[in-house]
Amino acid sequence: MDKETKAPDTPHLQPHRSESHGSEPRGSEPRGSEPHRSGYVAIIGKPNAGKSTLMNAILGTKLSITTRKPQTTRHQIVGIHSDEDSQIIFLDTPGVITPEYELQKAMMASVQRAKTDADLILFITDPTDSVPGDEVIDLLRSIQKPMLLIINKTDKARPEQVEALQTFVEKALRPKNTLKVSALRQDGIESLMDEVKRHLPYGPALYSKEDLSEHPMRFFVAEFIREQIFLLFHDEIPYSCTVEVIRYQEQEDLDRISADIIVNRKSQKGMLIGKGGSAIKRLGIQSRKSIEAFTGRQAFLELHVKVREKWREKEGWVRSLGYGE
Ligand SMILES: Nc1nc2c(ncn2[C@@H]2O[C@H](COP(=O)(O)OP(=O)(O)OP(=O)(O)O)[C@@H](O)[C@H]2O)c(=O)[nH]1
Ligand SMILES: [Mg+2]
Repeated sequence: MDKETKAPDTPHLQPHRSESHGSEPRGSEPRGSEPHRSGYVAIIGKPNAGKSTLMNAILGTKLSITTRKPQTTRHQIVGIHSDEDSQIIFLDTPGVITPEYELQKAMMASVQRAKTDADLILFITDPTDSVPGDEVIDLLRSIQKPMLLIINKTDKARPEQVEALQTFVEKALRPKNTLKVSALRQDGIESLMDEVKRHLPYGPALYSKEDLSEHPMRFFVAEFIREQIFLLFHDEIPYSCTVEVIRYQEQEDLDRISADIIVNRKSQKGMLIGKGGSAIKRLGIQSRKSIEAFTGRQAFLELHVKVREKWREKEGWVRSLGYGE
């Protein structure tokens, strides 16, 4: 398994918020030897800027799904980085957009929640894209928290693109500092982490130091299936689907998983299934492989397609399908 898809040796993914692992109150200068820092860091930016790729690069494991298509991430994804003298809880978020339907409203609610929870904001930008629009700048201006500007994709951006973006954002938002990285190539991550730590309050670990996230395994399974839908289907299909894991049963030799793919319109069901079931078969194989790469265990995966007319537009459905929680 390569680094991108390597499942952590001992994945601690279940909720496991510990009471406190130290005696110092958060924020105060510690007495004694090793000062320990902890805090929440929200990763915010336009769709496709590389937020999820950055979080995965920091954690050294693929926790958050990433694709070339914008609006891949729909939830706030928690990724915990612990070392001897710090614990940093990263919050990956959906890309900032002006929402048009209920699902997008729920996505933006999770950005708002992350910005409220955060001690520090990483504003991640793509110099090869147009400069951030008013909806992004206004949202960041409304946050009264320290902010670092992260210029991503330095492996493919031209120096003049980087400079133009840096000048524009530094003038608009006055970040504490600007760092240049390539999340994809994992360049600049160490300096970024040093800078992040410097801006976090002193305090004890908030989770067990072995924890990597707080979402249950079935959440990740649904995300990996959704990622494959983004990769294998085109046009409106990825944006019309969601995935619900109906059964996740760990057996001794393999995990038995049953999931529903929910589509927005009846006509989309046929597209997902494909001629003679070919499309859903391919989706099943690809999804199973990525789930197995994450868990390090064999899986048996069963997929069914269900129609929920206009679920994306209906608040009740959007909520009951797990968005905006
Ligand atoms: N060349 C290059 N591509 C990158 C880099 N970081 C991310 N990408 C690519 O940019 C695309 C989007 O990456 P994501 O991490 O999914 O972006 P995101 O900001 O999480 O996107 P949303 O969840 O849709 O808002 C993917 O194809 C990544 O491989 C980078 O440093 N260099
Ligand atoms: Mg993302």
